[in-house]
Parts: sequence; structure tokens; C-alpha cells
Amino acid sequence: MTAPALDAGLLGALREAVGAEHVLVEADLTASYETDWTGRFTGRAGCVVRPASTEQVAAVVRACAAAGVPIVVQGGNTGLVGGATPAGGEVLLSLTRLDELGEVDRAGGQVSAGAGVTLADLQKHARSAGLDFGVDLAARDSATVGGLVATNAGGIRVLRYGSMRAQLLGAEAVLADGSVVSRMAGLLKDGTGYDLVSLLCGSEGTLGVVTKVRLRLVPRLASRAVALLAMPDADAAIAVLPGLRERLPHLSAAELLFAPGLALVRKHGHLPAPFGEEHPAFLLVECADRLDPTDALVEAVSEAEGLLDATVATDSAGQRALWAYREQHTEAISAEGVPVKLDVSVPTGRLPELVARLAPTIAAVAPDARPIVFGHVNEGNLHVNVLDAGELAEQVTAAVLHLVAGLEGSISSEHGVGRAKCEYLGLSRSRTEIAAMRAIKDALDPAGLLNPGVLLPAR
Ligand code: 2HG
Ligand code: ZN
Repeated sequence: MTAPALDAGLLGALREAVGAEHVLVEADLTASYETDWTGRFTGRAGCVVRPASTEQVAAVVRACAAAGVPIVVQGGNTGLVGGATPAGGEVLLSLTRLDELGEVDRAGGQVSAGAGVTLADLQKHARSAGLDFGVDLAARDSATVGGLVATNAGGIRVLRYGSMRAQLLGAEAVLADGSVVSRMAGLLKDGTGYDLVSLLCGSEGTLGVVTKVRLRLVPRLASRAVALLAMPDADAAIAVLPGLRERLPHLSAAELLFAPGLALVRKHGHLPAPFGEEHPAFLLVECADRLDPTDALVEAVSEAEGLLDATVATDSAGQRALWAYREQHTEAISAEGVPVKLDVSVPTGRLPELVARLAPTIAAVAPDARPIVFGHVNEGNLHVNVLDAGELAEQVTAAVLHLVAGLEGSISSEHGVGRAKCEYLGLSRSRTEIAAMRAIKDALDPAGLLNPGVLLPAR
């Protein structure tokens, strides 16, 4: 695949904006930006540009706008829906050099972070000031703040702190014409009209390039207890959660996993079995508090109905070992093959029905496919990874997403819509909503230069 050649005038303007060494055109330098983490999405960029400030991003966007060349925005390249991979010929704007972290405002419980700061660095920074950041997820070492905002990322602590949008107190962004909006004061109350910051969150780079954000921090809760509960089936695992939530005000995570996913994690991660016997379904729960939450967790777990077995870890090595069973799912699945990746949610009351109908729905269109299901049970959010679907990948996608829509669910819970799901957006959003989204897109990006082909379906 040869890179579509960019106009020499545009390349010159980009080099002037960010410095020649930060405009990459050679295939061996651009390759790692052009294929997504899963290997499912790939495309040649006209070039990769690596700005280091909002001003440089604005200069790049102005140059691209003048030349009429579209832009794809990328952070840590950990996205799972092709939203940050070029389709062909775009300028790929990599924001990883925007990695500045401001001083933690302990009085306000806030911090400013550049779009290229990794989640792990943000967490470390907050913790060094005695606070913490409310969003956490397995890709923490590579995923960047900009990508978390673009997708309104969720992760493992939504139960306690909400998704990325709930952490966002302000943002700085470059709009499609190169103008800059900056709302970084971190106001806790602001009733002055449309909330552009909130609108940018979840817009997947289609309305503006977020370069910096102001984030809410949460108290640092250093005492943790983690339990893995073995359950007879999904229904029993799901049914346990309301009781745990009521009894454990410090519950901070509740994750669902099943034997097939655990088997892959054990195989590829070379991990021992968590229990002496094999079990069909598991709930991983964590409590976090200032005082040790172990006793409360043990008591609540011992009263859980349908429990087949349970193990509780109080030291951090044991806790990491239990979390590995859940967090290594994505990598273990990828080590096995390139899966169909779906990320769906349903109203929590309908979660048992979704779990029950998934396997037969997939088997009806792809009898040899292997579904691996896991997820965030409190939000009714399942990650449906399907291995060995082969040429039936699109049929599997359509079947699962229609099933979810029939249960009043969302075709994308926390990974975004990207290129992968945009043709299915109408299953979760009405014509009126999509028309309103298009009107917003057309108003802010009339030439359609920002992430074309992502989020909104073709007209
Ligand atoms: C997780 O919860 C991530 O671990 C990734 O959202 C899910 O790989 C997936 O399907
Ligand atoms: Zn997830």
C-alpha cells in the first residue's frame, strides 16, 4: 500500500508548524500509527504529524483546512473500533507529545492534563498528591486522556465514579477551522448555555481536537479487598450484585467473566486455576476505602446466594493476581486470533436475557464461531468477542447488534462507534437524533475534515 502523496505546499506548512522531525512520511516510521491495536483496521496516512502544543495543533488544522485535506486524530492507538485509524490519505494527528500534567489542585480536587498523557501517568500523578483519578481500565499504560475523552471511556470503576464525562470539568480544543476554545477554569457550576466540553466528550474527534482537559479527582482509597466469586451461571452472578451494592457502600468494581474466557486467560497468561474445581461463571468484586474493607466484603460474600466458591485477596499481590483473570481477557483473546469485537449494553434488568440469547444468536449465523463474553455487570455492559467467525464476521455483528437493539440496548457502550459500528448507529439512535447530530457536525465542521467516516453513517 503506497501512501497517497500530499501536496508539497501542505507538507511544508506542516513542517513549519511542528518542526520537520515531527512530520513522518516514510512507511517504516508511519506504520505503527496506521494499524490499530487489534490488527482489524489499517490504512495509509498521507503523513503523521506530532504537535506538542495547542498552538501547534491549531496551525496543523489550519493548514489542513486550507488544503482541504482530512485529519484523523490519534492518542495511544488502543481504540477498538477503528476510530483513530486512517482510511487513506488523511493527515494523522498524533497527540502523544501533548503530555503535560499540571500541578494537582488539592483544594479543588482537580488537575489539568494534556491529551497525550497516559491514564497510568495521570493516576500516578494524582496519587502522589494523595488523590486519585476515577476512571481506570486495563489499557491504562498506553491509553491517553484524549482518547478517553473522545470515546467517553468507562472501564472498571463506573459503578463508583461514572464514565469519563463525569470526570470532565473543562477542556481546550481546536475546532475545524483552527480556532481554539478554552474552558479550563474548572468551574463546578456554570449555567451559561450549551456545554461544549460535554459535547466534545464522546464525539470521537469529529467536532474538534481536544488538546487539554481539566479533570475532577477523587479521594485516594488505599485499603482494598478483592474477591472472586464462582457462580453456577450468569443469572446467579447478576442476581448477587444488588445485595452486594446495598451492603457494601465502598464497592468499586463488579466484573463478570465466564469459563471460556478464563480458560484463554489461563492458557495465554500461564496462570494457575483460581479454584480447585472448574466453575461456569465468575463475579470479580472490589471494595476500596480508607479503612480495611475486608471484613465487610467477606461477610457480604458469605451471604451471597448461589455461591459455589469464593476467594478473597487482601494483599496487593493477591489482588493483582485476581484482577489478572479479568484484565488479561483482551490480550488473551487477541493471542488466540482476530476476534469480532462488540461492546454492548442493555438495561440491567435485561442482562440475563442478553446473556442467555447471545450464544444461540451467534450460533445461528456462524455455527463454528467461539463467543468469549465478559464485562461490567453493574452497567449491563458486555464485551462480546467472537473468535473463528471467519467470513461471517459481518453477519455475527449484525445478529448481535440487532439482538441488543431489540432489548433496548446500546450498540456501543464504552469503546465508541468508530468506523466499525457507524452503519449500525440507527439501531441505537433515532432518525431525529442522527439528524440533530449531523446538524451539529455540519455547523462545527462544514467541510467534514475531522475524522470523516467515523461515528456518523454515510449519508
Ligand atoms: C475491558 O473492559 C475493555 O477490558 C476491553 O473494555 C474489552 O477487549 C474488549 O472487548
Ligand atoms: Zn470494558
